[in-house]
Amino acid sequence: MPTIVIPTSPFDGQRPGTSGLRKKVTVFQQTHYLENFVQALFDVLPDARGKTLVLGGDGRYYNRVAIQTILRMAAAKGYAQVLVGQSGILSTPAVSAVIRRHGASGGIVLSASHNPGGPDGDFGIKYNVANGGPAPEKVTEAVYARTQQIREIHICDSADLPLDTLGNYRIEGMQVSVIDSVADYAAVMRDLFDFDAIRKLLASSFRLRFDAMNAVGGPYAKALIEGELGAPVGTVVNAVPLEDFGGLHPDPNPVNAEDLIAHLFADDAPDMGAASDGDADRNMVVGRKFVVSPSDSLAVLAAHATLVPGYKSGLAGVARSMPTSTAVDRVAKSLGIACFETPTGWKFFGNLLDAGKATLCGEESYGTGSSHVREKDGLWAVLFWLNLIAVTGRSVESLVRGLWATHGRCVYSRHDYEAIPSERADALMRDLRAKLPTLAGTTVAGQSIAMADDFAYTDPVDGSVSRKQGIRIILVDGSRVVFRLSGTGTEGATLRIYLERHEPEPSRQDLPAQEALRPLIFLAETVAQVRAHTGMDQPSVMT
Ligand code: G16
Repeated sequence: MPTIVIPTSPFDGQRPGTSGLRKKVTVFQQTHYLENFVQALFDVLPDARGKTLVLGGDGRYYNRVAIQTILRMAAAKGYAQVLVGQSGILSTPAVSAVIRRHGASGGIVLSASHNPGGPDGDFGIKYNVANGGPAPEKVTEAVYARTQQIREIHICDSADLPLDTLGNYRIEGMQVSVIDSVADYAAVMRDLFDFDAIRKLLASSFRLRFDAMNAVGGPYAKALIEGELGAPVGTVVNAVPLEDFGGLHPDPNPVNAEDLIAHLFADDAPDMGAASDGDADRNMVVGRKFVVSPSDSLAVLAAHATLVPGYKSGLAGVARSMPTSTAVDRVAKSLGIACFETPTGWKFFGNLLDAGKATLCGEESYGTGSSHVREKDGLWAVLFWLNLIAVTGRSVESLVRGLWATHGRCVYSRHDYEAIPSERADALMRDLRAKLPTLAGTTVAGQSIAMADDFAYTDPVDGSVSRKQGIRIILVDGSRVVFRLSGTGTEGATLRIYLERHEPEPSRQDLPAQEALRPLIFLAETVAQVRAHTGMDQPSVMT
């Protein structure tokens, strides 16, 4: 089984986005497309002799094919060992946990996250570094540069391995260990949470519905929530990872997880609902007839963190992405801890977590996590909520209303305009950028603008600067409208408009978000001419 060298030539467009390289499955199926990207990555990484690589994915269509190819290429690169999840399955947070617990030099995650799967769906690949987190921009940019010069693929000419069976195999000098997909991750959870308290809660009349959306969260939630924590069988639904997610769009928000929302709004609703996404790093938490916004979820976890064993000595600080609401900032201020504002993308939290500057992180895009791994973590967030409910005796709604009572409510919504022709989206952003210098101090659509800029971030740990991370229009009363183009879509461009307004007055906190935010929606349209640019009358998705 010697290494063979296959000539190749570059593909355009292999630049990783917000979270790795995501494309249609059909794009990845082109001859050498996957191999080119993996070779570019291996060319950029240092010598692999003596090193361990972690490999796994969310089980979507093409996962199995890609894993066998990458194993053969890892052997050619000279890795001593690859730890691969059984049947090729590892959730994104599990990859992070395995890298950290086994001292691996990095890991490859095969996932397009919350994007739909199947032969006509999306596929993706992402590299995580030795701290368990997504590769920083300097690595992803170096990989991209290499994809533009690639000429050769190095691969072992070996047979497929039986990845459904735990055990050790060899490809040339490399050992392939097929590991239990859940064990390392479960051990991390056991160290953080009060499993006895959660077990008691789940043995009481409290009812949970966890929707794994036919994606990779299923085996983890089954093993922990129904297995170890004793919830009744059937608590976790859509629990078997399917290659096409059973046709679901595995993005846990009220629009795509509509079945969960319907259950939680029924007369016999369970006490809590939760969902995770394709690769199980996102989460949505729902109370009985009560939807929790991701930004509020982060703020609630931060406010009560010391009630959870893993965080009992307090938080070093918190961090949120710029478009995420300022609810957690208010909690941080009251706790006397730092709150960092980063660009969108989990990779920006890595340095803060490594340096011990932040303990909890979160994003408006249904991502929450902590220093236990270097990825956001869907099931972790659900266990955190269960632990809080168990020790406070309060409901999901009561915990969120407690946050609003103390800090006011950050009314929040995100409007997505999907699949816009890229040139139209670029024109919208370009026109908006051109207006930025003139906006501060003016009144537009009846709103007084205090500040308008294009968010730039200087990493407080390594000093690296990331520019053009989203256009912010901040009003005199602190309300905000933020415009960004998504870095995770695979069809045209997706414009995201984030809207936030602080409501301190309890009697007005129950106004529906779209109503409370109407003046900001009008401002967004007026200032950016969204309809004219996109040709769309309304957003494709509002969450
Ligand atoms: C990824 C990133 C997140 C980001 C999200 C949305 O999540 O890891 O940090 O918030 O995409 O990014 P965008 O607005 O650019 O589409 P995931 O769950 O897709 O890996």
